[in-house]
Amino acid sequence: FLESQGLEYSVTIEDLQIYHEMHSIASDFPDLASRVKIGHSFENRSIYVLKFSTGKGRQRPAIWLNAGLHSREWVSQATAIWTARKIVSDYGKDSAITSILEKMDIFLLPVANPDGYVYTHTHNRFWRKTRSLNPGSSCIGVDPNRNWNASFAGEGASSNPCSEVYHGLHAHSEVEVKSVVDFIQEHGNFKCFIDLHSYSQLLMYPYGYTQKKAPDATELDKVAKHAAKVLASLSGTKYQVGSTSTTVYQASGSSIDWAYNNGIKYAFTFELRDTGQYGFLLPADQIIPTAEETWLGLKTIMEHVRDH
Ligand code: ING
Ligand code: ZN
Repeated sequence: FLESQGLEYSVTIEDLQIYHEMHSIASDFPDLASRVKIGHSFENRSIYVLKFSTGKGRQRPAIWLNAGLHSREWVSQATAIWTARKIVSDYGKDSAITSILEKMDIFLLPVANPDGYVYTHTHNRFWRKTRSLNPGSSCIGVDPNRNWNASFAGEGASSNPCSEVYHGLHAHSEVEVKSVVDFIQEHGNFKCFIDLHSYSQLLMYPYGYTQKKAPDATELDKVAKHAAKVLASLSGTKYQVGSTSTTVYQASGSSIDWAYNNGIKYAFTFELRDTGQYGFLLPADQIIPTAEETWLGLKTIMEHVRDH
């Protein structure tokens, strides 16, 4: 429809409220939050992270909060931006987030796949992948959660560009993935990587690419179970906990497996609300309740990282 109206470029990412809110948070709290451009998307949209830091000068140990890798999972981007506002408003008031930020920096990426996110607003609400062109195919996009260098192109990913789980031509072929990889490697001191998706109410840890247990599986399971319990304490939302491959399905090339294999021990994926009644079309009145309960789970994990 939009194309037929000649309006296909009418929604730039800057038109989206979530980009305005990132800018507002950074300008409202200049001593605590800053906006960092880590790269640009295939269609040349800026990729911004919000950096929350109370320390000056050093590469403090850091936490990466990722959201929106899959564009149609709208409650994940929404939860991320709510979380950003929560961090700046609770710092100095809530002892947990205050003490976390005394020791560590938090980097939050609310829209990891901006082209897909715009496309879900303009053309297809259920678009999952990036919007990159695949040479020799008329199908568009790569699954950005199969494109990381962790058993790339293994079990649970497809070599068919038309598939929703197409892994791409090579690891980190997607500029959106490469931008995160380069930033994290250049920084060199990340301790925790959390990726927000929806839906299914799951809290998972590596591995996805194999049924084998990760060396730290016992500790990660304990942390995740504790986080799920604290999350449920707010309004009773039940999460299932386990490794990706044993909880959903085998999936190679995922973000948290890459993080884990690159020395970031505390690597988790949340699958937020719901369990399928509304799925990706979660009603608006569930957005803030989802963000509020997720925040309790995130804080529980971050407190564990702080103390270990
Ligand atoms: N689910 C995830 C997916 O990428 C997942 C499941 C999580 C796979 C972590 C691998 C690692 O398929 C959704 N809904 O995207
Ligand atoms: Zn997803």
